[in-house]
Amino acid sequence: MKPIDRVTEISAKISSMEIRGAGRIATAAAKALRDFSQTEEAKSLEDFNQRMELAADILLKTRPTAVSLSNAIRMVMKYRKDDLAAARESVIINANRFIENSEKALEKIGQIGSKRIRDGDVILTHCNSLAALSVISAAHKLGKSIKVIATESRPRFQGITTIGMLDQMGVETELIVDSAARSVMNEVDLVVVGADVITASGTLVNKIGTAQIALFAHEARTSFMVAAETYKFSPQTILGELVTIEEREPGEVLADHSRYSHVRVRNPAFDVTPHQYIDLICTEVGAIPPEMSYLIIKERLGWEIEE
Ligand code: RI2
Repeated sequence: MKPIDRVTEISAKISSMEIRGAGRIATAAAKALRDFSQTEEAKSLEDFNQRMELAADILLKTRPTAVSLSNAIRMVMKYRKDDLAAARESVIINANRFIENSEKALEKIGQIGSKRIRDGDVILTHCNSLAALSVISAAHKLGKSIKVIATESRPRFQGITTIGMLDQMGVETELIVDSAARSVMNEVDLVVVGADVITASGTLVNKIGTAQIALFAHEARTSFMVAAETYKFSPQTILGELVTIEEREPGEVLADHSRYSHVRVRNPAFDVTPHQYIDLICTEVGAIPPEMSYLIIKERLGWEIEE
């Protein structure tokens, strides 16, 4: 298999969601670029740069919403461009730094976020987020008695992955259909979800269904926390760019959708939660109000307007 085919293979797994979750796709892309940089056969720096750009582009096109992917690729692609050997070495350093930092970030988010969970709390989570699960797991490890209510998260049922993980941890868990979120909200003390994108104004883009859960939480006066590594914040939104919401195959919603000639089955994968419905964003550098998102982008992602 040619090195670029391996990149295409990983990209296909990200597109089909065999590899999924905003953090996991970012790490997979960083690893793919790192491995590609060691196996491609460029003879000159210029050739190497072109091949790396091609590989980055293939990975970037897999999922349009999660900014974790473009942030990870951008960080890896900031390699030294003065000499071929140094360039290859620098790709490894950048990729490994990204992977290591993302692992540490998850742990730190757990430590910080778990302080917001009290003994006896009922937590509702949506979809399958490692960042949200890190908060829950850390609270459980601290000996806090908690119960988690997990939504199924139609259409891909990532909630089933979540209950499997919670089961492994030994956390008391209940599974509900997505439309039961309002029914149970009065029993919930805290909602904890992950993020695919956080914009400069603190708006959250996350798995479809998140926005209505945030509205329900707001109405029921239930706290709503987002757990997200800083690389889930979007520098592009400072420049006014809107977040593209991925629309996936109708077959994920209804297998035999094509038998209806006048019906279009829609499958938006994410929705938008305004910052007014978010109490706290728990990152590896601290628990912040959503209004501070701009500072995270400026200080943590080193984003320059000129870039
Ligand atoms: P972590 C997922 O997207 C979900 O929307 C989840 O909330 C988010 O990524 C963050 O996940 P998808 O890949 O990075 O299932 O916290 O579409 O694991």
